[in-house]
Amino acid sequence: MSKASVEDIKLESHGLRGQIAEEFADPALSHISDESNVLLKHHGSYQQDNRDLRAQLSKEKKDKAWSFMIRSKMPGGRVTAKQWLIHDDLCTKAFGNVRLTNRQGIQLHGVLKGGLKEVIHNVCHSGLSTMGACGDVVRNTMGPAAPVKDAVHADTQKLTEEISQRFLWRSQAYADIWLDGEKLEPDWIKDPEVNPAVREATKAPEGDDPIYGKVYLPRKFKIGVAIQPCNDVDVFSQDVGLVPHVVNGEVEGYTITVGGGFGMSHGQLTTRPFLGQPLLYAKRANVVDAVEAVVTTQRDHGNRTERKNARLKYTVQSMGLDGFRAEVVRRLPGIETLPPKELHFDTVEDNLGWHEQGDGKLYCCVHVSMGRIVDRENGPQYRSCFAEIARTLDLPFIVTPNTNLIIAEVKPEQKAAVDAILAKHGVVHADEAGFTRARKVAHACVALPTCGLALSESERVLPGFMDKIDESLRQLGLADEPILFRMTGCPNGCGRPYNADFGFVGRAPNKYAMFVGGSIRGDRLAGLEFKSLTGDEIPVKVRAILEEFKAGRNEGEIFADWFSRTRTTGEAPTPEQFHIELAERAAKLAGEKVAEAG
Ligand code: SRM
Ligand code: SF4
Repeated sequence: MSKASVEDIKLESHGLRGQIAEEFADPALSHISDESNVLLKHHGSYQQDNRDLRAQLSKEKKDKAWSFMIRSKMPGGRVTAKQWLIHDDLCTKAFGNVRLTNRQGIQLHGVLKGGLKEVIHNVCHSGLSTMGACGDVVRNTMGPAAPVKDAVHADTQKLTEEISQRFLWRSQAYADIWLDGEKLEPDWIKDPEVNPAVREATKAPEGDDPIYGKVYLPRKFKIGVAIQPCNDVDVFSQDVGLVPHVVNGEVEGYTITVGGGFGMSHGQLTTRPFLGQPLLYAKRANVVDAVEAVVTTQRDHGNRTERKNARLKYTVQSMGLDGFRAEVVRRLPGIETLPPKELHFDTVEDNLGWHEQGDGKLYCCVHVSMGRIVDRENGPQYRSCFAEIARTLDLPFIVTPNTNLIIAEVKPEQKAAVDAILAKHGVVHADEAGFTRARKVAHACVALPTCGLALSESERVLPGFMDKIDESLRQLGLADEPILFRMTGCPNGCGRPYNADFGFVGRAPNKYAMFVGGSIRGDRLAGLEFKSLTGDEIPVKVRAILEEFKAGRNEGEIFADWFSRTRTTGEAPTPEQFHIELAERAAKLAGEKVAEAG
């Protein structure tokens, strides 16, 4: 079959319908076509194959071990106990575990073709949705994880929900394919726990999508909301970042940043990570309209011929920030826009452990290694633990942007019961476990065996690397230092490695590029320090830099500040300087043969 472009596939899909239903209904097909897979992403699922089995199956001349990844989305990571239990139950149709994602979603891997419809149907009946979790649309909107009860947290959560609503794609295809056409408000949809997005999905009109038209966006689009000084959502990595400004205890408006994004390809100089830049300030009542103006500017001006350069970050670069702003403002007639306010963040870390919500109740942020909710044979029984908390205490959860899990709305008298269930399943509070501060926030993307783009291991190896790095941190007296380590199995940047203090980026089996010099505040890009290191070399090289830090730091100086003082110009480098540095360094690599990701 000749390969149609993604743009053509979307254009001819009749509202993202294509042949998805027919191909899933055909038991003779072991897997779906590439065209259907492009469309399926917009429905929140990817076709994958088990890469651990690929070589053996190919040797035996057998078909690949096909299965599907399903991504559920929920603004700000909010999940009720019932929704959690439905996902827990669906694990039996998957690889027996779920993966919390670093955009506050939940992924199931390994669902077989014949079971996908039931899984998506059940996710929707839980009140969550997979609609728009992937694909060329606005993805899950991220928001501050901490369930603090004040006006600003209430407003940011409300905003994530308003954005999710506004940018949901509209077509009857989702309900027809996965919900047997349940369009006329069936009873289950009246449950107040049902996310309004699911409700919309069942009553979407036929015809072109009011925001996305026939061809949707040129590329994925990501939005996150952060409350200063906590940058848990990594606001500068988002296509659109939103930061509230509070006057007399109420949110007056939001500063909007644009053009963040981390995907790049090794050695391809037209691709690179960018941090978002402040665009404008909008009053609260106008914020969603202002975001829509950014989204439609990208829809109309984004690159639709080269997908590698189609993200908003490249549109902002090619139009220039001022040109981009002028176009956004032109799309907001009669709406006042003001210069952006200054932004200051302290950290991207989660506040692990027990805390007060501010309304007499408590929340507990539990460290989940690499976000994988699984019962480990010789380790924490995360899956059974959280299922028991949901079942017996009916407490809601929040998925954090660092793939940890918050148990929320805990009454003081329930605290002991929560602690007892955690302890019973070997899920230890990070402080009691004696983790280094670096370990508490270290994250790796999924990579092998499910990710089709992985060039190396990531989730399965970072804990082992961190064991060795922890040893150095302890020996050097740096166990409590805020240092951000992140890893990915390819340069696409899912684990957000490019603004970490240390980012390890896979380029081939057991080979990683090492980036150094981002910041735990999430507001600076790292530069390429080593082009290619083996897994064994990484802890050694990290240690050498940590030793330099220990010897050369000023009193109280954190790693990020030491690095910018000593390794760069002496002043905190601007993002632009890092882009140049990255490009210069990448230029040196360009002549060399390196593995590449899609
Ligand atoms: Fe990602 C593609 C996993 C957050 C940049 N990402 C993928 C796919 C779907 C692989 C594929 O296209 O076949 C991965 C599925 C692996 C698997 O088996 O589960 C995948 N990305 C993830 C997750 C699960 C990683 C994690 O550790 O949690 C995250 C899911 C978030 C969610 O719930 O939506 C995830 N991905 C990110 C982030 C971080 C973020 O959004 O905050 C980034 C960098 C920010 C950005 O978008 O620029 C990211 N993913 C990418 C890219 C590169 C995009 C680009 O502009 O070039 C790809 C590849 C692509 O789109 O072509 C990709
Ligand atoms: Fe896969 Fe690469 Fe994303 Fe890791 S960074 S999940 S290897 S696409």
